[in-house]
Amino acid sequence: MKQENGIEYKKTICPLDCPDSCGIIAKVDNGTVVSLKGDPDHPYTQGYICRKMRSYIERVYSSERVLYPQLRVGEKGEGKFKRISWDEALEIFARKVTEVRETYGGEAILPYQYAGNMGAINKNAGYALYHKLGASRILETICSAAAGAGMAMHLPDVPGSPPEVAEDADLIVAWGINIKVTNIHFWQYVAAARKRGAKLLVIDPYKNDTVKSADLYIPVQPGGDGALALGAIKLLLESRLIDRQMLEKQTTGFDALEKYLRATPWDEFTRLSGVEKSGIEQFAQLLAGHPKTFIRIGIGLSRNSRGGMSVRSIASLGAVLGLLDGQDGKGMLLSSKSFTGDSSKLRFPELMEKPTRHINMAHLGHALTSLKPPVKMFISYNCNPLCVAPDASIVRKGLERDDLFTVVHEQVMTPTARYADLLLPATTFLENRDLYTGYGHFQFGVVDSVIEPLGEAKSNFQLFQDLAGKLGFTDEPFRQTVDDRLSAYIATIEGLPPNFEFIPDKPTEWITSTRKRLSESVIDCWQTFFAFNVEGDEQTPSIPCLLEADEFSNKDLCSRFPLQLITPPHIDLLNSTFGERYPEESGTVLIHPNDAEIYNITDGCVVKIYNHRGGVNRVAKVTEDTRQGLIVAEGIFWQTASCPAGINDLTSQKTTDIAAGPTFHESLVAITPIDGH
Ligand SMILES: Nc1nc2c(c(=O)[nH]1)N[C@H]1C(S)=C(S)[C@@H](COP(=O)(O)OP(=O)(O)OC[C@H]3O[C@@H](n4cnc5c(=O)[nH]c(N)nc54)[C@H](O)[C@@H]3O)O[C@H]1N2
Ligand SMILES: Nc1nc2c(c(=O)[nH]1)N[C@H]1C(S)=C(S)[C@@H](COP(=O)(O)OP(=O)(O)OC[C@H]3O[C@@H](n4cnc5c(=O)[nH]c(N)nc54)[C@H](O)[C@@H]3O)O[C@H]1N2
Ligand code: SF4
Ligand SMILES: [Mo]
Repeated sequence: MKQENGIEYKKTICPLDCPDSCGIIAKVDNGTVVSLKGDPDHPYTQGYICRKMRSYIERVYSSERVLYPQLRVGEKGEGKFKRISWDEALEIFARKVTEVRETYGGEAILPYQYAGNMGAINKNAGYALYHKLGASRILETICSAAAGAGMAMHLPDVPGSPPEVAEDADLIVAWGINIKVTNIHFWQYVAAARKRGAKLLVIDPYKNDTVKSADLYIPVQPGGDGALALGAIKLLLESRLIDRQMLEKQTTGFDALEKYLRATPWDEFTRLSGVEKSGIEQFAQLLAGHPKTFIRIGIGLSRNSRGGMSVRSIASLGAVLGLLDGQDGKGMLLSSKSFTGDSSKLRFPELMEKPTRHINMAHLGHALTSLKPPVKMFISYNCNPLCVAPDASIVRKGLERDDLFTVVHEQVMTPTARYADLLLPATTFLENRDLYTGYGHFQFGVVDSVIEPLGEAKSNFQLFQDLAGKLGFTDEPFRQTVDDRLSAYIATIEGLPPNFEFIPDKPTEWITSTRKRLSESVIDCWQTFFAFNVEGDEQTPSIPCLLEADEFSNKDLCSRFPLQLITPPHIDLLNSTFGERYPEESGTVLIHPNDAEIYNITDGCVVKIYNHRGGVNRVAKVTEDTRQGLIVAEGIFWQTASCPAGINDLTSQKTTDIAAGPTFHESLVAITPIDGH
């Protein structure tokens, strides 16, 4: 695009798994990116990006970058490889795929990918070939399965409220979301609303960065949100603070919930939420006194055994408060769902001869060690499973298997990449063309690559097209260019303005979705009723109700491992991405002074955190930011040479109440100092 004295400024979009999906301007000097800045024209990003991405070019040109295909020469995990050519690499890849398929069948191939790059083309690039091969299929549960399913049970196919609606709210509730860390551009609306006198309330088990800037704080127990939300509805009921006429118009099935809430004693709500009755009372009164309330719901609160129910209950509270009708300053946002497209145009399930087995991402450890018939080939791209999947010591055991052939397509030498038999170099987003939409806002864009691929790196798309070619597949998807695939997909997208025209080879302007839940669209397009009482089954109650925790209420485990552990995001990491910036660092753990005293821990000392699944070392931070009984480990730091375990060695393969998501925030642990301070 713009060019000045040989320097070009090119528009691009942050590919990371972050709700903000920022518009970026890359400054390019003779084919080298020299800076990345926020695009001032992007309606949501408004000219700034986070510090992780301002320094992303360090990663692009880092010595950690994988730039050539390589074959393992050392032990698995040792990270010793020799360089080979792409021809050889594709030959080996294709031969292995064929061998495994012929000997064990397609399902012995386990693909694993997630969200290193959120571009529609590159995120989904492997599916066509995997379907053609009849590989096992992964259930993509690792992030938001429970939250999404919980919301969809009561409010199907409706986009979230646009974040800018919060600007007109009088009360903003950040419920299980650390806005200052993981959704930084939402803060502009918080700041604007507060200028007018609005209040920010945060509901979180610990005092994260957002709590520190908030007006009000409710320290809920991990997993206690359902009880808090339902307790608030009970109080509104008992205090006759519910607008029955509105409920009649906008919702169905409230009777069943009302009956249940009236019949359930108060001490159940307080015990399960960890909030006293007076606290729930104040919360409900606050909500009732602020008709213009905006609830920003995080996904983090759903990563426990009651997570789906928590989201169901919070959504129900929103409906009881009348936050669904799209009026000014009222809203509820979990995920924007701003554009919906036909994913079969990206994934081509029709290439599958017959439906193959599903494997839950949260059960990777099990899949690699004990699944029958066994997995013989493991292929990972866009993902760092050894760091991000739960119960990592079992995952590691699986990756160590001599009879497992592992292919990893990566940008940098991650802990997973070290276990590859065949390691392939991946481009970064600056080297790819792709389409991006955000899940925290309503913008869309297609952007070109900014620079040529470094070394011999290939995009995910190119890798799978080349491999399909090597295997002799000629089905249409394998003959497509990026623009062919984009054109076909874009034609199915709902939310694009009627005058939108996709021109191959050209970047688009920033496009705002028309799928917005504002007052007129609620009436005109969705006419949605919120259903409190839905079809349930044995495992899924039909109305939101109280649930006991799983691991946290296991008496045996509580007696052996008395501390609760949650593992929320770190400001300078994006899940495990950027781990290469912290070699030999394993992160900190927040511990309350009372626990520090009990366990003989001083601020700054190295501690071992352990349970029946594994152990990991971290540096203790003694602080009242957490409560007694709860320790908090921010960030998925990479395993190091001195500590080959990571934080997920402590988390379990148990899954959430609905949609089988992982339970990253529900581990019982013990702690002990290890360096004698
Ligand atoms: N800097 C940074 N940004 C990120 C990420 C990152 O790793 N680092 N990760 C990205 C990804 S993949 C995602 S999915 C999003 C994550 O975003 P979300 O999961 O939507 O939200 P987080 O901001 O991670 O919120 C986690 C907060 O939830 C709290 N929490 C944990 N359990 C509970 C609970 O039971 N109840 C309540 N009320 N709160 C609870 C944690 O203490 C933490 O403060 O962020 C994205 N953005
Ligand atoms: N304990 C604990 N564990 C968690 C979480 C938690 O809160 N606590 N959060 C969970 C959540 S919400 C999520 S979404 C998952 C995320 O898990 P992942 O999707 O694995 O995310 P990242 O850790 O960011 O790793 C992405 C990897 O993809 C690579 N990559 C980036 N772009 C490309 C590309 O174009 N091609 C290829 N081939 N590779 C690329 C990056 O270099 C990086 O190593 O982690 C989950 N794990
Ligand atoms: S990580 Fe999030 S805040 Fe940072 S640039 Fe990317 S989209 Fe924006
Ligand atoms: Mo995520």
